[in-house]
Amino acid sequence: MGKYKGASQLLLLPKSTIEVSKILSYCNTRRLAVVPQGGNTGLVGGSVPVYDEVIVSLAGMDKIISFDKVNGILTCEAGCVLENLSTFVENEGFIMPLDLGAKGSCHIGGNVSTNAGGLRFIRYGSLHGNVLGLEVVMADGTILDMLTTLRKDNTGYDLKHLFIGSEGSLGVVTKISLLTPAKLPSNNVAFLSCNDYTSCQKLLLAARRNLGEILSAFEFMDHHCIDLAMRHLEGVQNPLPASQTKFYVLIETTGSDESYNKTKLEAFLLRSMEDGLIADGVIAQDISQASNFWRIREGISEASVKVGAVYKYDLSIPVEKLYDIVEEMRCRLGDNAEVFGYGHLGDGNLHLNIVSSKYDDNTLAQIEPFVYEWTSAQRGSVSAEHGLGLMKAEKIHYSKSPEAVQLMASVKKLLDPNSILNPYKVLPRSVL
Ligand code: FAD
Ligand code: 2HG
Ligand code: ZN
Repeated sequence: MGKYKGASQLLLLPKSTIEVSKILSYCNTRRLAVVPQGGNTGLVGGSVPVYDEVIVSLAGMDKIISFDKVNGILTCEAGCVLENLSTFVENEGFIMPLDLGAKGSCHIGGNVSTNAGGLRFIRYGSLHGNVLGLEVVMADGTILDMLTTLRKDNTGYDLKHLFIGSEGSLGVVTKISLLTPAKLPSNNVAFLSCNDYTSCQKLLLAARRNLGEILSAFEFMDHHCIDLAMRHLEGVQNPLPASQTKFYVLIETTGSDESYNKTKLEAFLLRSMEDGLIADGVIAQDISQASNFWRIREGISEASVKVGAVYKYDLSIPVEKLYDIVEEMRCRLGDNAEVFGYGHLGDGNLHLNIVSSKYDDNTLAQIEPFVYEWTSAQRGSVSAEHGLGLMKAEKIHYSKSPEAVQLMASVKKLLDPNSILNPYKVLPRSVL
């Protein structure tokens, strides 16, 4: 986004856990601040040095350690690129439990450290459920071996969860073991248009009820997003060029029986059309059409950056209210900015992207703190899946109670008493 710039003079590329341990031990005794960095695709400035912190990149630790073909358990180093892992496990008949637009660059260690959600969350849930074990190097260089591959292990506190989503503020993740679901042979993708937001909500409920176990994605975008994608993404085609509707939904189904799944999806779409929930729609007839549908949805983030300065908000909001904030923002900003609403509707996760010609304080003052206050009033979350990073460290109180923030600060002080790990990120300065 060109929004965050640091001035680090040193980037280290360790090749092993021992090297990470030596780096942290050295930095800790000399009180040198460290920024762990994965693929650098994060959207909240978490991997960017604020001043002159030492960058510890995990890019040199990209080996697959083992794959258990019976249970689908992958063990690998933190610097493996998500897409490479996907290709590897797919060749073994499995898939990664997460998928996101940044897959070509983001690392699995970065995914774990941000607790990334993404496009398969509705089906396979959070990394808190899919990560089985971690190896983590703590601030003083201690190597914490929690790299189990067991499905069940209730021996005391499950410490790995502290590091999942802690954005490099509690330790450096060096190895991961992960449960990968079986790759199922039948996959269908439909691109649909809806006349209003209420229809999108009703369609989600209907999809849950009628598609049940085969539903594997339910993504939504407004017509501003489609226009944006058509203007700025190369080689994509509008699947519904004649449609005049305001909302679009991408539904994916995945299952084990091709004809059963296709029949089920077609019957569901027909019924939803008869019920007036869908205005128009098309099912991808081949892989290239399906990729075109996905490219539109996954490319919105990339396209938005091509227009100008983007203010990005990643909100969890009860589904009934989720689009209200998009409309309110449009009213507030008028012609000063373009407002885009899209996201993982099946997970109650809105991506609100506001684009103006440049970053400026007046536009920001029209957006914040309103967007955070509004979300907090709905008891939503100001970070559904991207984390807090630098952007939202001072905003945590909109979604967490003072007592919870205080406890987080105590954990941080216990694990990183010299505050060398990713300073200025995640927690507000006032509690540290
Ligand atoms: P980085 O950006 O390098 O780092 C992110 C944070 O994790 C930083 O705080 C960093 O210090 C820390 N970190 C990284 N590696 C380690 C490690 N090994 N140990 C400890 N700390 C570490 N996010 C979603 O949740 N869902 C999406 O659908 C999604 N789609 C995206 C689409 C695009 C086009 C882009 C650009 C981003 C998207 N993101 C999404 C955000 C981003 O890709 C994720 O947050 C991703 O998990 C970050 O991984 P990374 O390796 O790039 O981490
Ligand atoms: C997505 O779902 C990503 O496309 C990115 O989480 C969202 O850029 C954004 O705001
Ligand atoms: Zn997302």
